[in-house]
Amino acid sequence: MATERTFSILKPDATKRNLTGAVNAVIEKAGLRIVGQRRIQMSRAQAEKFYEVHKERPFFGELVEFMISGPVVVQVLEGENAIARYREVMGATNPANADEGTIRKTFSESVGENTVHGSDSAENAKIEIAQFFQDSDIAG
Ligand code: YYY
Ligand code: MG
Repeated sequence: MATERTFSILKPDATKRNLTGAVNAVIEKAGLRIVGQRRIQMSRAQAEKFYEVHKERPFFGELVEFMISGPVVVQVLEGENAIARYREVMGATNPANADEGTIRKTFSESVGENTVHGSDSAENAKIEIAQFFQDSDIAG
């Protein structure tokens, strides 16, 4: 097992409902450390770039609108196998399919507004962290 870093976003449905602390409690209870964190309003260009991989999908337009509909909290999480571990803690993309105790099962109301993002690979974690953080804004 290796200590890894992953990139997380607490999405606008989390900030709107004042749930950022509750979600962070689940993250920390799972043994992941929040080693970088910033609350921002994403620009349309940032959201489009971030989700570029999905640009041909039918939900892309709605996804971008949602991601810029309010503030988000961008985070760097650190821990043993942090990338896969955070995906487990998040739960399935569609909260209806998410396991009990996961963030999405507990907090999310729909697949479109599913509360959290987490990187899906080591390569993407590195790219996504670099999109939102400078090294000097991360302290492990
Ligand atoms: O990585 P994850 O967030 O679990 O799912 P992705 O397949 O990467 O999709 C990104 C994002 O797009 C998802 O969190 C919600 C949205 N989305 C959607 O609105 N409808 C779908 N059928 C699939 C994904
Ligand atoms: Mg994804």
